[in-house]
Amino acid sequence: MASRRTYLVLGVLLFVWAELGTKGQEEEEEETCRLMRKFDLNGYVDAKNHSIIIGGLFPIHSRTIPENESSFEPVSAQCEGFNFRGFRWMKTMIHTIQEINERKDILPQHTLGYQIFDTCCTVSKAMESAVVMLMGQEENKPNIRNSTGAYLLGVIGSGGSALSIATSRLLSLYRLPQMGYASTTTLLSDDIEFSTYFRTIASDKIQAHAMVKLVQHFGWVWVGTIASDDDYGKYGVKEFKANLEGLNICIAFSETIPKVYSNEKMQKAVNAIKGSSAKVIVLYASDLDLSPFVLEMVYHNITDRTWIASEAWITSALLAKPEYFPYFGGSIGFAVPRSDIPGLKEFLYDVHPSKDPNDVLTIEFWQTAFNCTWPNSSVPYNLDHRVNMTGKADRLEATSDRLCTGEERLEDLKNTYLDVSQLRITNNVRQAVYALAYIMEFLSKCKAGIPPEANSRCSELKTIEPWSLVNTLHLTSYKILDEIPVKFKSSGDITSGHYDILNWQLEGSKEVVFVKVGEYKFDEYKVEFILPRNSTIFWNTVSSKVPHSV
Ligand code: TCR
Repeated sequence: MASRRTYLVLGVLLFVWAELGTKGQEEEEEETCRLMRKFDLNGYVDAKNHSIIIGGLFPIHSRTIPENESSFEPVSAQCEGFNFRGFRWMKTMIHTIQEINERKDILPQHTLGYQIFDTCCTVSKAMESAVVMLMGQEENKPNIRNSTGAYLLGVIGSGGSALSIATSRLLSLYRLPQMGYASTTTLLSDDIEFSTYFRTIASDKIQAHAMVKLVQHFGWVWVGTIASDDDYGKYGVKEFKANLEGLNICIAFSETIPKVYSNEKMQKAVNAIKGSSAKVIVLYASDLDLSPFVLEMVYHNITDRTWIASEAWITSALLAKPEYFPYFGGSIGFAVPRSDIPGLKEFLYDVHPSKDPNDVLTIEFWQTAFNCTWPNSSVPYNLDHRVNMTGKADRLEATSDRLCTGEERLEDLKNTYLDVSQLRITNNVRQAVYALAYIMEFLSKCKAGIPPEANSRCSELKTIEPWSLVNTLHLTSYKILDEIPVKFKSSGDITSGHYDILNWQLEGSKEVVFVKVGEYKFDEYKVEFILPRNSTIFWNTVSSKVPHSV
């Protein structure tokens, strides 16, 4: 225990140092106190009165606000850009925990609580949250049995791969299980480096293979690639290219789009697209990173390209808008299968800022959704410090003059948060919570007829160590009610699953719909690419026929 504590203190120190640069050895102790960062995290915690806690990391905001350069103090960054989809994922975790607490067949002797933080899609925020979880709230020591006596079972998250990689490096020091719901980079399959990382979403190794099959299926031999400048985009494209070897398919160009807006880098990508005769382009990025790129395509009026979408944007409500259809209509790509979650819709609708004046995220949700300011609240409305397309930072703090009345109707909103027709990653969040709960249930349940002393599985909560959870996760499979059992390989990846192949089509000129045109199935032994000849695919070409990219 003592050595684990030392590790955490070391971890915290490394973290502070990484942010601030190292100091002389002799000043170390004193400096550490002075430089200790004050954590300022948004999220939801319900940890009291529960015997088990599950941590959660979700992208409720899309970015941090750039720090004021004149400040040397290690301050925790503020966030902006409310992300309705991340808010729904987070709510789904709470909903699933409540559902498990009500069920009598899983952990009947315990109730689960949670400690959920907003990562703001930023590595440093995700790390701050992981440290706070490990410290067991305020205490400055690793504490999987925290000050309230509850047991930290594991952590759900994070969203993006770069964040999961960072948090996994820290959590795996303590062999704490981490269950990802959206991070797909192939790097995370390394069972030595990320030994306690599991995920309920398939690795990009599988998607890259599926994309190559798609390219082969339509006989395209000349394709371009564009990737976001992060672990997701770069390793996704790398894997795609690796799968092309020996297939007579050539890469026309390979560009990245910057994470932080840079006109120069963006124009490089735009020029590559314009200057190439390749009509088919693989675009590997998350939707939040794609908005500036989409605007560039609109600005340069690039309409006759067919985009092979990576799973992170194929069902993005941010991008699938009729005004972008001339540029991105006909996009084709692989999506996590959709699913229905009983009771989730009602749970999502049960949100109102008047319920709790301290619930700043709900106030911000309401303000952003209804374009109004909640009376007497200090939550800023619609901040945007992003660098815009002209390269200038837009540091206006807009406040809507219209006050919210509280009578606004969620039913009238057409909002990603409330759209339960496309529960894909949302369902992965639910699966992730179940996976952790089941494993605890498995370890703590006594086999009938065997006395507790001789019953290796019949451990008391207080004696279960996180590494036994990790080891057991490799061995068992679990099942949510009637669904197909989920099983993990030693890499932490799921053993089987499938993608839907979706195509962007326009319905009645008003709505972009994701039409399922095929499937890609995989398990430990085989893969199956199914794209029936009679599927109606919309192509964004002059002839409306399959594009030629030769
Ligand atoms: N993997 C991405 C993140 C991501 C995502 C998404 C974000 C995926 N799918 C859907 C928002 C919505 C797939 C990563 O970074 O690994």
